Amino acid sequence: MGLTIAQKIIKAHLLEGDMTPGSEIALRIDQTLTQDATGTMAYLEFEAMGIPRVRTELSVAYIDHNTLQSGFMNADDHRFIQSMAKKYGLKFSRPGNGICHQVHLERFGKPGKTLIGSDSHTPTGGGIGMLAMGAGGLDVAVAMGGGAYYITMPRMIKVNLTGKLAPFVTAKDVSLEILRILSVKGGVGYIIEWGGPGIARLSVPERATITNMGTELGATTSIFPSDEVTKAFLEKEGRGGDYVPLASDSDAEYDRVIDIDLSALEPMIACPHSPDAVVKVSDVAGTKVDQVCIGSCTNSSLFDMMKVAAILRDHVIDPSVSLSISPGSKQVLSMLAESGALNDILSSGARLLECACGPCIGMGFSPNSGGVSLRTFNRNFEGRSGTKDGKVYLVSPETAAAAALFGEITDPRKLGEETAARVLGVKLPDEFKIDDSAVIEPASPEEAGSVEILKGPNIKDCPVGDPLTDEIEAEIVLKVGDNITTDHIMPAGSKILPYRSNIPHLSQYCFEVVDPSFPERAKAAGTSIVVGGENYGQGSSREHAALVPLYLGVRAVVAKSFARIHAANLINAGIMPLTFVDAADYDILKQGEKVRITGTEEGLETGVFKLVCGDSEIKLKGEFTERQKKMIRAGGLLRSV
Ligand code: MIC
Ligand code: SF4
Repeated sequence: MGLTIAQKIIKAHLLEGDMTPGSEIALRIDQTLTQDATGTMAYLEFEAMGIPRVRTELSVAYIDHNTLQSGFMNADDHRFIQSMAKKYGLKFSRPGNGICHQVHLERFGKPGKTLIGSDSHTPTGGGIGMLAMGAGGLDVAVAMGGGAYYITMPRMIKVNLTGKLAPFVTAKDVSLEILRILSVKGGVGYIIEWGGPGIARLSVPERATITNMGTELGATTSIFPSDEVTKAFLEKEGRGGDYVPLASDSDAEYDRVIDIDLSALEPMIACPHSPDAVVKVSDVAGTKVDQVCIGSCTNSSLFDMMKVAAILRDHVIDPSVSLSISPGSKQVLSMLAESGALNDILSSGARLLECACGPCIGMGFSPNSGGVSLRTFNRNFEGRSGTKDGKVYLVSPETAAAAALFGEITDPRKLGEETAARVLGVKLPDEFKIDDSAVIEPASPEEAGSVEILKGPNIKDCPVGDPLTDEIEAEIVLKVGDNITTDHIMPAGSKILPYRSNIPHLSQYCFEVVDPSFPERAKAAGTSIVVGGENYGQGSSREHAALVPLYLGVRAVVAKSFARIHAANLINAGIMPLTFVDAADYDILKQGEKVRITGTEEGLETGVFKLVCGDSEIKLKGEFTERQKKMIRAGGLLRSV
């Protein structure tokens, strides 16, 4: 039987296990990336491992999330990460150089290589034919030290693209369409391979928009072939030598095949508060818009920005709309400036933000009370924008620009033929502007010994779990529904993010969006469990969504199902992710009840755990590999090593 692209890369990197879907495999990791909001913790963990220098082919530390320096905390963390990169052999991408995924695609991604990043949108690299996955900080630290990355061998979905996108219909609309089809949990346990004749006209950054948002499907990753389009992109980046062709075998088998006819696609929009609440833009046209944000790791390439400039040129935005533009990288910004297109954007009344995540993670530019914000981003979870009652919609850059001009949600096709011709006429330069001056090289191995690690007062100890006891007596301190995100568990935003290396401080905000009294109640309970519905922990890779509950006494999470990265983070922290054998038992458990999980040692062996709640005994499933059992018994990965 032939192999898919992902199976070929997995086969070439397989260290342990066999490639049967559902079983655990260990992969050799070629490249890692970190960003600053998860990086401080990842580097503290790496430091604790006592390894003298990173052992990957390439590791890059980016600063792109916590760039708003209102106080010493973020600046201290940047200095800490910079000193770690210098000492331990990583490249350091300075604040302002751009969003990790965009810069990595431009300057470092290589087809056929494996990449893990402490950020859930690392699959952006799939646009260039990498097997790129998001992971918790601790898993990235282990990979930096030369250790394997463990995943469950995924099943394969193939999406076949045929036809050609109509004017004003874009790669983002393809992302939204697949979310409409599959939902935010439809990709769990799968790798999504994109192919078919329709991909030939999609550039690498457009492909990256699609693989980026594969994260919102819950997929392990998404990947495109490496072909002539990939080669042309690498050549423009002055990296033609990094090109290798990659395609699936003609007899490769997929568990599911989905066909999308690009010609039939219309502009799409995800409504509040979930990336899969997708309808046609025309269905909600006319809704008044207060704010428009263009950027993020999903839609901040030069092509995206040039199209926006072509739409805004010679126009002024609606007086009631506030428009922000954040180019994805310094490369994008400087080429935008040189071409004159930046001026077209600014003259329209837009505000230029840093080349960083910015509003996407609530790092400034929050909408007004109850405000409607149209964003070219990938997530619109409740409260994530920093305004609790803000209503965030996810759209393409074209739909965003149209809304900025008209002051209401507008089908961009209404912009007319002349504008369509301008957009279609956008030409990218033959060569991209290469300037890596904001990437700082590490010290040589000889000099590394004398590099001092700079830690600010905001860095506090990381909580470590306790060894497993045979019986866990706990209170159900919180019961939640389906699709709880890590933004619910551990919110971000400009006020909280600076404390990513200070778990005690962060703990005050745990589950704030769902139930602000959670931290107090968890502390009072001592030992607790959380009960959840389907797809618990979807969204980001932040291990803080496991470490903070651990700090507050949570010892197990019982849910109908879990998102991949969060389940791994819970186990790394020594918290058991358990699922219901009979999902109907979810209804029996009530918040505030005292329960017992008995015979945990036997449970680890049989994969079935017993939870006693009043007169009821509920069966829970927890099938762990030997490696995971070791972590759970020890109280987490750090303790087990
Ligand atoms: C996100 O988009 O939610 C983040 C912020 O990039 C996170 C990482 C984090 O929480 O620091 C992610 O996607 O993993
Ligand atoms: Fe940054 Fe937003 Fe992308 Fe996360 S999703 S990496 S916050 S731009």
